[in-house]
Amino acid sequence: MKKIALSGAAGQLGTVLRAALIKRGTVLRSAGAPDPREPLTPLAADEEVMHGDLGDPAVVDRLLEGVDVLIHLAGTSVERPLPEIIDNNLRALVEVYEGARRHKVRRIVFASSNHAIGMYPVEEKLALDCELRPDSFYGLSKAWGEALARMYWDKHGIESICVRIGSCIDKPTEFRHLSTWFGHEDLFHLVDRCIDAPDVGFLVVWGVSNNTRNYWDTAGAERLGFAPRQNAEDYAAEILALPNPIDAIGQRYQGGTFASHDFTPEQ
Ligand code: NAI
Ligand code: 15L
Repeated sequence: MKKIALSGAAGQLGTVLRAALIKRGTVLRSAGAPDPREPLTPLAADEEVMHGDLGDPAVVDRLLEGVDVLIHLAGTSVERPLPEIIDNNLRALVEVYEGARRHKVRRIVFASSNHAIGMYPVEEKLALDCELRPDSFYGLSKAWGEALARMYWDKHGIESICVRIGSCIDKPTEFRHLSTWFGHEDLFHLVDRCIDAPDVGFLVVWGVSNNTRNYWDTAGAERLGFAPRQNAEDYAAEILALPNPIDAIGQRYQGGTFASHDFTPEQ
């Protein structure tokens, strides 16, 4: 049985994914927040829990010893001042990949984001090999993370699957989500495939459901055996009856408010 580590286990996605993985019988080591005052309690007899800042190589060593696959969710997950993003999404990511080298971790599933391409207009349908167009320093950090993952495959043979996650929430609640929603059942299915699929090398996939109005062409995900089933369109009637909460500039770009934040209108 593979040993799986999950970082960011106390976060929004980590909380739901951790519970689902344990329910499926995965042997898990879960890393919660950096702050020791927020400890995790094991959900199963064979779950190991820990915490600590992944910018610290000693914490990374505790997370990765004996691990086959790391699901790396930890990081700053929204736009924040640049020093915080550099610490958590750039520096700590290097420590994680260096730790993977030390501990011979075979594969890392990296939580990238749609904000790496958020400056594309909403009318464009994107393939996986599209040019990156980040909408924020946060999105830029995910572009950097994908490039880092590529380098560690090319130079060190560590496999990575970079999942460009859309909006991973229980159910879609606003107009943009009709295109960006990633339902929890599809998330669990994708993570299962990321753990089990053989010989992926370096791969980028969209973390998105089978939405009728998807901005992203999911061709390429078959290589993993990932076939999303949920569709935000099931919620369209209730969403279309609501006002769109996103400002006019944000409505033009796939990244929504991440794109309109600090936008210079007269260019
Ligand atoms: P979250 O903000 O709820 O959880 C992230 C967790 O990482 C937090 O518990 C935080 O304490 C931890 N963390 C941050 N820096 C750390 C460090 N240096 N060392 C150890 N732990 C650290 O984020 P969420 O929503 O659960 O997202 C998980 C991942 O997925 C993030 O990397 C995010 O960028 C990515 N993502 C999430 C999406 C979503 O829809 N929720 C969409 C696109 C990407
Ligand atoms: C993300 O990358 C964020 O982590 C998440 O909080 C959402 O804002 C999501 O993208 C989104 O685009 O809806």
